[in-house]
Amino acid sequence: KQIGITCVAFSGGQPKGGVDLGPEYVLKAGLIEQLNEMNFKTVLTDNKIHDYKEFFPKSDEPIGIIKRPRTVGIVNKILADQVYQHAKLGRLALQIGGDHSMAIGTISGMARAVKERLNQDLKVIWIDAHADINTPQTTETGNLHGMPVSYLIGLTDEKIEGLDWIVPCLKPENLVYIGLRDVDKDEKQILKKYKIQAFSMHDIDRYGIGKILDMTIEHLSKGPYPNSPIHLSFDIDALDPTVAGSTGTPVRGGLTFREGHYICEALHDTGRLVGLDMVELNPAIGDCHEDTITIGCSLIRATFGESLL
Ligand code: DIR
Ligand code: MN
Ligand code: MN
Ligand code: MN
Repeated sequence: KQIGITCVAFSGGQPKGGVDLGPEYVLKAGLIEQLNEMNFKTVLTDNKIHDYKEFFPKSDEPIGIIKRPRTVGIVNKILADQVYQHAKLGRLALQIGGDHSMAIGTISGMARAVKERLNQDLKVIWIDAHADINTPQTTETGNLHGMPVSYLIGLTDEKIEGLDWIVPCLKPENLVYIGLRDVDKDEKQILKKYKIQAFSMHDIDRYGIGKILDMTIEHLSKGPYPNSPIHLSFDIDALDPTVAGSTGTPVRGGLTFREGHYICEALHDTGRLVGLDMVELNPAIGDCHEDTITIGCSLIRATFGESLL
């Protein structure tokens, strides 16, 4: 089996430098060799780390409160095509970030390929401390890494320059969140209104991670295609900051090392996984970037089926 790897050295969806270094550090830690050791053939998009800078607009003034909309827009448009090209050849698609605004591109590209190949809707598991479902109307920060899900679902009609190419590709019933603990007030309303399945840290405490994954897979097995493809979008800030602290918006009370890995292992066991984003690794933050990068690599291997026994 082949894995198409796209390295997204991009930080424009949020204000902190360093998250663009994530891919470089993950490759330096030996991820490709590790995946080859697991008998995957790996194809690195254009055989390089992409910073997409040659595509950045000369100026990108905020539109209302929204920061860098044209830059985030064009990067994601290109990224969507890169992911689509791998997926249409039947490769698994791994995207290493980079800030979470990049999920606009990764999920758009993957959903397009799944539609074309199987005529099915893509399902998504979003692992995060945050819901990333603000709209241009609800966002308090203007940072697009807090908004990708609203664009993927299509919660706003307002056409913002640079982001106007995005075609909604994710139905609310095809999305499950795990790990939430810092959700804005308006985001809570959106989750309720669209009846989105969301498991907070409280739910994990109550049921345990095993039962949470059972309920997640069950939810994503409703409808006409119970075995339809699943994309995993993993924000490393879902983990507790004591486990993986090198990230831009850490929130205490997160997933343990094993809970994070269990999610990846259980998803691999479904045989339905087609894409993985590993995002918000910021080696410039904190004094634990080696641990954070090592854990990022090991979550990726777990998702692709590294066995414990
Ligand atoms: C906050 C923080 N909800 C926002 N979001 C994220 O900016 O919209 N932090 N994604 O990682
Ligand atoms: Mn987050
Ligand atoms: Mn917050
Ligand atoms: Mn996120």
